[in-house]
Amino acid sequence: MKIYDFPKGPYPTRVRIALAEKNLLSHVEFVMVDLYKGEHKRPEFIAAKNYSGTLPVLELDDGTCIGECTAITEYLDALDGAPKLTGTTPREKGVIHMMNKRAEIELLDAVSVYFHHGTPGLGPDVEVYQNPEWGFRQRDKAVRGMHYFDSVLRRQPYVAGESFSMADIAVIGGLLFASLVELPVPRECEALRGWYAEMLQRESVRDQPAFSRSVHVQH
Ligand code: GTS
Repeated sequence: MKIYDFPKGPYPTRVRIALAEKNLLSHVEFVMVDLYKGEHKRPEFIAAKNYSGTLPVLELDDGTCIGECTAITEYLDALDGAPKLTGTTPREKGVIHMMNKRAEIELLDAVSVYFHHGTPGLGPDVEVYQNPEWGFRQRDKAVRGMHYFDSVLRRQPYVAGESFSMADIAVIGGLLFASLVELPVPRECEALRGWYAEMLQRESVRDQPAFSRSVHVQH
C-alpha cells in the first residue's frame, strides 16, 4: 500500500494514527506531496489519485485509490487485526460513524475552512479563492464544536462511548488543526482539554510527526 501524505497535516495524521493503532505503519510506503507547492492540485494528481485534490490518499497494490480519511480508516479496519476503530456491532458502527461525521462537520472541516479562508492558508499561489467572512464564520463554528465535544466528554470517556475509535481520531485531528491556526480550546472546556491531554500521551498519537516539537513551525 502507498499513502500520498503530508506528514504533519491534520488529515493525514488521522490516517497515520489509525495505521499506528492497527500496527500497520511498516506495511505502507509514504509518498510526500507538498501542499505548499500545490502538488495536490496538479492535474495529474487530480486525474490519477484524488478528484478532490486533497490528502491523504491510499493507493492499493492493484492501483485503486481511496481518498477521504473515513473511507481509508474503514478500509484499514476491515483488514485483519485489533483494535477495531470503526466498531463491531451495528450499534457501535452507527454511533462511531455519527460521531466521526460530527467531528468533521462541527470541528475539523470548520477549522480547515478557517485556515484556507481566514488566514493566508497555503499561500497566494495555492489559495486562488479566499472568502475571509466565510472563514471567520467557520472559526466560530469550530469553537461551538469544541463546546459540543466537551459536553460529550463530560459524560463518557471517549467521543463515541466507552472505547477509543475513529471518532476520537477525528477530534484529535480537529484539535491539532486548531492548535496550528492558534485557535485555543476554551478554558471552560475542561473535559475536552483533559481528554486531549490524555490522547497526546497515547503512543499512536504521541509518535506522529505532527506532534514533534517543530509542529508549530509549519502546517
Ligand atoms: N474530506 C477530506 C478527508 O477527510 O480526507 C479532507 C482532506 C483534506 O482537506 N486534507 C488536507 C488537504 O489536502 C490535508 S491537511 O490540511 O490536513 O494537511 N488540504 C489542501 C487543500 O488545498 O485543501
